[in-house]
Amino acid sequence: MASAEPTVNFNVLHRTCKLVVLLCFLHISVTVFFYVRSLDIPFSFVQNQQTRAGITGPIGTTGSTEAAKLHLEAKAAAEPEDELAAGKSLKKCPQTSPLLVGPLRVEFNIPVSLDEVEETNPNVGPGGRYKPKDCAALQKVAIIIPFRKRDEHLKFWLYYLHPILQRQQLDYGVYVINQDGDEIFNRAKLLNVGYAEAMKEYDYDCFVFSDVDLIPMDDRNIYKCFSQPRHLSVSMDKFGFRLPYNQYFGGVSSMMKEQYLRINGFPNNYWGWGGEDDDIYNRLASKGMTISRPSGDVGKCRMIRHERDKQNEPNPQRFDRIAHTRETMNKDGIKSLSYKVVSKERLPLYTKITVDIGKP
Ligand code: UDH
Ligand code: NGS
Repeated sequence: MASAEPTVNFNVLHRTCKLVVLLCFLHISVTVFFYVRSLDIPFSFVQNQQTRAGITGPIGTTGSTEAAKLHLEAKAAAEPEDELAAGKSLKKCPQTSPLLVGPLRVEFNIPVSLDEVEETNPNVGPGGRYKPKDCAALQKVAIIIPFRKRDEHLKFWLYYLHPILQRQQLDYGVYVINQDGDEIFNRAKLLNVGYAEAMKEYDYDCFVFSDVDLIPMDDRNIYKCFSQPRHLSVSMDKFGFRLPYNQYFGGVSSMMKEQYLRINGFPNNYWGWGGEDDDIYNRLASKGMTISRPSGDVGKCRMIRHERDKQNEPNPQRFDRIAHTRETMNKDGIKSLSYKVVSKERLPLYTKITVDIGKP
C-alpha cells in the first residue's frame, strides 16, 4: 500500500503537466493568430500580387472571355481610384478643417535645417506645392514672400508654415520672390511679381502676401481669402499683441484675384522701407472695400527679431506718395509692372524666383 502512493502522485503530476503544455500551446496559437492578423501591410501586398496575377495570368493562358472579364472587373475596381487621382469624385473639404489644433508654440532659439523640414513634410511636392488627398480644397492659394538674404528666416517660415497650411486643407504653392542684386529693396513690386509668376503656373484664385519673418501662433488663422481683403497678422508680439493702428495692412495679408485686380495690384515705386502697405490700404479703401481680420486671439503671431537690412532704409518719399494714392493707382500697378526673371528654381519646399526689378 505504501508503495502505490508515489505512482498516483506521478500520474497527477503527469496530467497536470500535459494540461499546462496544452494551455501554453493554445495561448501561443491565439497570440500568433492575432499577431499575423494585425500585419495589414504584408497581407494587402499579397492580395495585390494575387490581383495582378489574376489579370495578367489568364490572358495568354486561358480563354479570352475569362481574361476579358477579369480585366473588366479589375478596371472597374481601379476606376474610383483613378477618379480620385484626377480630383473628380472628391468631396469638397469642410468649411472648417477638422485637423486644426488651435494655439501653437512658436520659438526661434533652435535653428532648423531644410532637410529636417523636408523629412517632416513628405507630402509637400516640388516647388512647395500641396493639396489635400481626400477632399477638394475650397481655394487655390499662392503664398508670395518678398525676399532677399533672409535664409535663416525662410527656414523657420517653412518649418512652421508647411504643417499649418496642410492642416488648413489648402491647395497651395509657396513662391519666394528673391530680389536680384544689391539695389534698394522694393517689397510691393516683388509682391506684384509674385502674383504674375504664380498665375503663369496654376489657376490660383487667392493670394497670401507674407513677410518672411512672421509666423502665426494659431492654425485657426487660415491662410485663405475672404469676401473682403484680409489682414492676417493682426496681433504681433512686437506690437504687444495689438494692432498698431486701424488702417495697418502690413505683414501678412490676403486677397482674391478679383480684389487684387480691382486695385490694379500694388504700387511699384516704393523703394526702401515703409508706406507701401499704407498705399495698398488706400487702394482698397478707394474702391469701397473694407478689411476683414481674425480675432486678436486667433491672429497672434511672432516676428523673428532682426536688424534693419542694408539697402532697405526708410523711404523719405513715402509720406508724399501715400497722400496721392488715388491719383497714381490706376497708372502704377500690376498693369504697368515690368521685370526680368533671372532664374526659377523648383526646390523641394518652395519655388524660388530670382528677379531683376530694376532701381528707382
Ligand atoms: N525683406 C527681405 N530682405 C530685405 C528686406 C526685406 O527679405 O533685405 C523682406 C522680408 O520678407 C521682410 C519684409 O521684406 O519680412 C519686410 O521687411 P522688414 O522686415 O525690413 O520690415 P519690418 O517693418 O522691419 O518688419 C523693419 C526694420 C526694423 C528694424 C528694427 C531694428 N531694431
Ligand atoms: C508705419 C509705416 C508702415 C509700417 C508700419 C509698421 O509707420 O509702412 O509703420 O512698421 N508707414 C509709413 O511709414 C508711412 S513696423 O513697426 O513694422 O516697422 O508697416
